[in-house]
Amino acid sequence: MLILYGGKRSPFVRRVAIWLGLQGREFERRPVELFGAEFESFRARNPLSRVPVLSTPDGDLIETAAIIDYLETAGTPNRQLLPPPGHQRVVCLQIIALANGVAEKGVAYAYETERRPPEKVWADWVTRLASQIGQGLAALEAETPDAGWFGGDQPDGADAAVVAAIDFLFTVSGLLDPAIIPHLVALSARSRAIAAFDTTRPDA
Ligand SMILES: N[C@@H](CCC(=O)N[C@@H](CS)C(=O)NCC(=O)O)C(=O)O
Repeated sequence: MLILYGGKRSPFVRRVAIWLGLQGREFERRPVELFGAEFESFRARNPLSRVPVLSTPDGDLIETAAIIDYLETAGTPNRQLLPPPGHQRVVCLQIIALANGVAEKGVAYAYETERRPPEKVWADWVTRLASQIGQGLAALEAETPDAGWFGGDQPDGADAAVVAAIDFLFTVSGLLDPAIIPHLVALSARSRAIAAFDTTRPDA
């Protein structure tokens, strides 16, 4: 049995959870108190004490991209969520890279504004992060299909990464203006019709 460690809010953990669900793989979820009791003990699974970690017959795997590579290649998945080598795969991986970058900046923004004592928040850094997130979102918005999925008639890895990033950003107070990213908001709404997305929402 695959075990996915990490809470529902993390966009990286969620990308893996969506991926597992879209591939029809059975797995168990285990939240981790990384900012509490489990910070030290979790080093046994990831020396960096970070999530996601996917516990597999091949060991405890760390780092989203490496976990995704495992899921695309290990065993006999019902389907692969990355196109075969060629132009479509390059395009898909670039969307994933952009979504992942936005998610990384969003996590940095959340740490800065939610975890730091208010008197230690670096305002210029927060402004820079918001600008990077805004630029990344604008680029993603321009690429998002009017209907359907990045993957065409069914969601692929790009949809998993983009929805995970957007839904995470919505959990960060005051960061997103839905009015300027209508296609991304609609994609996130459409995703709720699919269990792999719906059951893994940060607010589910
Ligand atoms: N590049 C890593 C990022 C993982 C990451 O930053 N995870 C966050 C949760 S969203 C975490 O574990 N943070 C705790 C920490 O870094 O101390 C990946 O994609 O696996």
